[in-house]
Amino acid sequence: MFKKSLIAVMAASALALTACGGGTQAAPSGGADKKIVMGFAQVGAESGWRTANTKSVQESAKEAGIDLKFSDAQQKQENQIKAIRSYIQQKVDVIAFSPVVESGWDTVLKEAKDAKIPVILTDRAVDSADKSLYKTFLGSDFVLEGKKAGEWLVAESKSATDTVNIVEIQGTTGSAPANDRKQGFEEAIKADPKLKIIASQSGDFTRSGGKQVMEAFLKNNADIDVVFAHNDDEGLGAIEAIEAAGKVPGKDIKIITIDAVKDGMTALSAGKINYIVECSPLLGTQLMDLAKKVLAGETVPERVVTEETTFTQEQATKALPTRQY
Ligand code: GZL
Repeated sequence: MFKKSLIAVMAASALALTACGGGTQAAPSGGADKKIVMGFAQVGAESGWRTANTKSVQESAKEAGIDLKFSDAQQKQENQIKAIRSYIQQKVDVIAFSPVVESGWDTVLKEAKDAKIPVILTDRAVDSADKSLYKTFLGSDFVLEGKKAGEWLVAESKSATDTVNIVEIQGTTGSAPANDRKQGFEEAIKADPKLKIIASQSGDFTRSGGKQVMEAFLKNNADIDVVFAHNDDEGLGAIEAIEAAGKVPGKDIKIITIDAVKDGMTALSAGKINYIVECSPLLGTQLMDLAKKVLAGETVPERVVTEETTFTQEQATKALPTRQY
């Protein structure tokens, strides 16, 4: 009797264990089917470029099967730092962000490193001396972008006999694109002493900022020949100010911008902007690939630079119908 009942009890227990193990067992943590969780701290939504960049990151995460936690810092560094700290507390697998300015990141990046969470810089760079604080940088060569803008103006001004007065609407103060585009542009225009930057101020990469700065430039400078705006949105704001002052943008005052988003390309095609240097916001696919490689322990390049071109008015008219953003 005793033997039979013992066997019956053992069989029943084995059945119970199997049922429990089969029906409710969670997938093993860290197993092959575990989704990667990425924390992304975005700059904000200040420009057409940023909107396109956010769309690219969100869509690419979905396509890559990566669980994306996303935050918008409204262009404030303290908000980005808060978001990164929150991702560290949530123990995400990888952190990616576009630093709104170059400086002030070492402390929070060290916290991520101590928490063994890899960081990928996308779009903008940091000035940290310690390169071990992040795995790689994915984005444009902003110095080259500024150089391309300056070289176009040098070629365009060959036949000019008088001084060419340039006003510069800079991007966000302290940001890598603003610092580097300024540097590249200034280096390029050294080739022609007639080219003079007579005023330079930040429009914070926004359309309203570009308009306000251009209004001030027009008020304080009687003879402006060229506007160099660090992005399309500032250039579009400058167009509003120039037209309100009764002048013809693209003719009375030439305009050079950087990005090549749809609104900028439309103004270029219409002759209100004269030249645009492309800066691609479509970084999402490359970012997700880099994240997977980093988490798989693969070696990734220290820097991944995006392919970009430039547009004249004629080229914009041809390109517009097939532009993705
Ligand atoms: C450049 C990016 C800049 C764009 C602006 O990669 O950081 O920020 O040029 C955007 O349009 O606001």
